[in-house]
Amino acid sequence: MKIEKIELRHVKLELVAPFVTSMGVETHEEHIIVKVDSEGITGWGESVAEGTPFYSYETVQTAWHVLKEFIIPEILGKDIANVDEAIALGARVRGHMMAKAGLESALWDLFAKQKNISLSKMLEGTRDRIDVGVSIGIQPSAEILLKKIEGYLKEGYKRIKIKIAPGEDIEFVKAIRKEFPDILLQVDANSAYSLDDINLFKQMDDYNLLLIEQPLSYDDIFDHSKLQKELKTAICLDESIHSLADARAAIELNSCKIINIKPGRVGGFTESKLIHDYCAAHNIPVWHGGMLESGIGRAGNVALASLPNFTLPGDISASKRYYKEDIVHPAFEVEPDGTMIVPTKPGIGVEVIQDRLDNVTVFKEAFKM
Ligand code: OSB
Ligand code: MG
Repeated sequence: MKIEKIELRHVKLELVAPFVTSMGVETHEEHIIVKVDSEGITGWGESVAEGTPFYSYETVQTAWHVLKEFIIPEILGKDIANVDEAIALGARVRGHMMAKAGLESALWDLFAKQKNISLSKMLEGTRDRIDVGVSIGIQPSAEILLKKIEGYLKEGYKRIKIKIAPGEDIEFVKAIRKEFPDILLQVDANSAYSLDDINLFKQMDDYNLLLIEQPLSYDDIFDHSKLQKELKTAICLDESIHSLADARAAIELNSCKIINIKPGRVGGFTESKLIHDYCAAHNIPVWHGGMLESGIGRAGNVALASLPNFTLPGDISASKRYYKEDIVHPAFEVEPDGTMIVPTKPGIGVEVIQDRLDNVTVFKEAFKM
């Protein structure tokens, strides 16, 4: 397909409630929406680079720079037969996986629409519904946290994840287990700890957690292998995994027993599938992480999570749990049984609501051949 036009939009969406993690407080989410036009078809993608470099070194500004100056010029005007060809054209750029994933995901949508099949089908997904969980930010007190959890469980969510930070960790876990002894429960540290905290994690071993997500440094694989050796509970890596090569290193070193896949973090759906397949072959379950995506990114996440080795519930929650109004129709909802329906229409399978997208757009720029 001849890539005739690529449009970038810096968007800023207001969250329904501030999201508190060990990395800080977020009240708004800033991302880049990518629109690709080719032969009368439009593909949509989302780059999950954020306004701040606190989760990843990438930001909206670095992703914009890399897309505008280095990746878009390689792809614009080219006649490409598939997504792999586009990836090869941008491969000289090292890193910047979130920038790459924004455009890559739009191309997957474009090619799926051209073939008139759903993105799930194009990715070789096998489920028509996915199991979903919810990621809860750090709350001011255990009482407030328990109330939130109760509400989410009533809505159907199959798994609860809480964010933790030093001093706001084991007491929350104990309080949850007292009230909800059997729920699927996991914690996410976002790299707030070091090997000196090993006793804290050994205590956590007594609370039947599904996993402990990214306890140590955001760029570490080796220290996690030392920690995993001392724990019964599975470590799951998020921040440390940017590629199949990282996943392979982590698995060969026994640094984790579970991997969180976020397409934005690994350069897109293509690399996500490679990691998914590699993990499947090595009996490593994967689950789909989230970056507070708008409906555009969320639609891609739901499609990817329909692949068979996504056996644990993902951080893919209802649109309304993040934003008052999503920018796509229909908004994503959680079914009473804790599942989300995988769209079956062509491509991402949801319509972008143009005036809502315009309302959240801070800046846009179009590149034409
Ligand atoms: O570490 O998984 C994370 C959100 C932003 C950045 C990092 C993370 C998260 C979440 C939210 O946990 C997941 C979601 O989108 O529901
Ligand atoms: Mg995480």
